[in-house]
Amino acid sequence: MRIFDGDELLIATHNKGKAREISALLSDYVAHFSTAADHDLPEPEETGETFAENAILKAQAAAQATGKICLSDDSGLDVSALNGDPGIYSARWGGPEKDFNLAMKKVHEALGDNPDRSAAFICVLAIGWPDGHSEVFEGRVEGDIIWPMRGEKGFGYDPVFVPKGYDVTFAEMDPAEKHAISHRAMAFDLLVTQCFKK
Ligand code: ITT
Repeated sequence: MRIFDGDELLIATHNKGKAREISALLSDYVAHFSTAADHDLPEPEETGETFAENAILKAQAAAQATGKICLSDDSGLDVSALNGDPGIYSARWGGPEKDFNLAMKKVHEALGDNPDRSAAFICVLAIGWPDGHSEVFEGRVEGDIIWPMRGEKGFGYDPVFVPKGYDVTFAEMDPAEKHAISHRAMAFDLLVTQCFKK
């Protein structure tokens, strides 16, 4: 396992909701952040067939373009009754406008009256070095899809996801509550324990 020993980390995401969560989760470990927007990076095409392939592809695209150590996040919602959809296509279900009200409605309509509402959020983080090396970490949280959507916080599919053991959606939780249990927080726990010096 390679240790992060830089003092700057480039967060290779174009998703503002993710960038907000990632900088909060890493604030104790990294002195300086920059983002894909700061470096005017193009959004790479996600041609991988797994979360891990896409995460590595995004981290390496940014690392090769800038010469910096880059962290990417590939994530999505895996709905059991939809055979894992929208999965790696979670962002694409929002269409060109990235309209997640539309994406959540598509999930709701695809489920119809199927009694199996179980789902999981998955987050795969990749940290990529400019020499081509990458490390990958995965987090997962189980829950259920509800309808109608509830809550205004968070981003993406948060208003339709109730984590197991709770009766509120991720979008009804304060950020700290979501960070205590989320797929992204679990992947970050692995990243910081294995890859960051205390
Ligand atoms: P980048 O590739 O630039 O990071 P993206 O939005 O295209 O941004 P993904 O390809 O990983 O990222 O798509 C993941 C989608 O899954 C994202 O757009 C959200 O809609 C959804 N998602 C991921 N994590 C989520 C979370 O914590 N809460 C709600 N929705 C989430």
